[in-house]
Amino acid sequence: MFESLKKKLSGTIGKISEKISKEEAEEAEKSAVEDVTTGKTLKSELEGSTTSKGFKESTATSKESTATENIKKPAKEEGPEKTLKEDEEEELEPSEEEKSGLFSFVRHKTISEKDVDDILFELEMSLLEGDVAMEVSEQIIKTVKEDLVGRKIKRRSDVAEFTKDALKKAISDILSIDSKSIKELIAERRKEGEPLKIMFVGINGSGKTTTISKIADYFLRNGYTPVIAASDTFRAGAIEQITHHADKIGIKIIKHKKGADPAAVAFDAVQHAQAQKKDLVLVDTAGRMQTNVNLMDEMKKIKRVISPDLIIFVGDALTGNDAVEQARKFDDAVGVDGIILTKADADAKGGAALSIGYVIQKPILFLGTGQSYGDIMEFHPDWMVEQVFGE
Ligand SMILES: Nc1nc2c(ncn2[C@@H]2O[C@H](COP(=O)(O)OP(=O)(O)O)[C@@H](O)[C@H]2O)c(=O)[nH]1
Ligand SMILES: [Mg+2]
Repeated sequence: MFESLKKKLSGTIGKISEKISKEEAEEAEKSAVEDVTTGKTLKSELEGSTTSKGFKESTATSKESTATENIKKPAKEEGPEKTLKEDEEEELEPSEEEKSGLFSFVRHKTISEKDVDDILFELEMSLLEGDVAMEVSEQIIKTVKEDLVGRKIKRRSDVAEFTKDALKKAISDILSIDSKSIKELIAERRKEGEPLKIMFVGINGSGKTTTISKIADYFLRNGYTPVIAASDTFRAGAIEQITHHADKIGIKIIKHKKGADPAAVAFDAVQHAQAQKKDLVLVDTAGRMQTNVNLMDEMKKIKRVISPDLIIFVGDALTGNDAVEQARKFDDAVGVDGIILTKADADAKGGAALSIGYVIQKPILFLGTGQSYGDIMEFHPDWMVEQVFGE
C-alpha cells in the first residue's frame, strides 16, 4: 500500500540531507584551508627541505662520505619543525566518527530556503503526478519549508531527522480531521431508542455494495444488529447482488422491485429497524456519474425522507484525483460526513488517501483492502503516517 508515495518521501529526505551535507563539507573545507594557511606554509617549507635533503643524500652517496655527515646536521635542525608538522597533521586528520559522516559536527550551518527550494519543488511536482491534490501538495511543501528553513544543524544526521519530522508533521496535519467513530454514534442514537442511519453514496463501481456488506458483517460480528436497504433500484442485478450478500452474512434486507422509489425502500428499512429495535440502517444507493442531475436529485430525496445521521462517500482509491472530485460534487450536493476509500490494497500512489479528507474537510473512516468481508480497516492518520514513513 502507498509504496510509490513512500518512495517519494524518503527520496526527498535523502536529497535534502545530501545537498546540505555536501554544501557544509565544501564550506568546512574552505574554512579549513583558511585556518591552516600558516600550517600549510610550514608544511611546504618542510616538504621543500625534505626534497633537497633527498637530493643531497643521493649526491652524497655518489660522492664523498663527509657530505653524508653534513646532511645529517640539517636533518637534526629540522627537528622542531617536524614536531610542528605532526601537530598540524593531527588537527587536519578527521576522527573516525567524522570520517563516517553521519555523526560529524557541523560548524554554523542553518538551513536556508536555497537549500530546500529545488528539492521541495521537485517533491511537489512528483506528488501532483501521484494524484495528490494541488492544495494538499502546496500545503505539504509550505509547512515543510516553514519548519526547516532557519533550523540550526549541529550534526549531519540532523538534516535527515529534521526533514523526516517536518514531512511527517505536514502529512499528519493534513490527515487529522476530527471525527466520532460509528460505534460512538450508534451508542448516542441507542440512548434515544433510535437506529443509526447511514446512507452510502458514490459513483458506479466505486465499491458501495461491497463496502456495505463488509460494514454489516463487521458490526454483526461486534454484537450489533444491522439492516440493509436495497435502495439501488436502478442498476440491473443490484438488488440480487446485495440480497446475496445479506443472506450470506445472515442479516435482514429490505427491498422493493427494480425501478421502485429508492427513498421509499430506505424509509421502510428505517421503520423496520425502529420496530425491531435494530441499531444500524445501511442504505445502498445507485451510482451513475457524479454529474448526473437525476442521481443527485435521487440522493437528495433519500436524504429528505430518512434524514440520515451519516452520509458516507465511497470512493475508489485507484481513481486518484477523480475520487477527490467526486467527493467534492457529492459533498456539494448532499453534504458528506465521512469517507470510505476502497481498493486501497491495490493503491501504490496514495494520492486519494492523502487528499480526499483534506479537500472536503471530512474524515476517512475506513479503508477497503480487498474483496472479502474481512477486508476493511478503520482509518487512523497515525497508521497512514507509519505506513509511509515506517521501515
Ligand atoms: N481489491 C478490491 N476490490 C474491491 C474493494 N471494494 C470493492 N471492490 C470491487 O469493486 C467492484 C465494484 O464493487 P461494488 O460494490 O459492486 O461497487 P458499487 O457499484 O459502488 O456498488 C467489485 O468487483 C468489488 O469486488 C476493495 O476494497 N478492494
Ligand atoms: Mg452497488
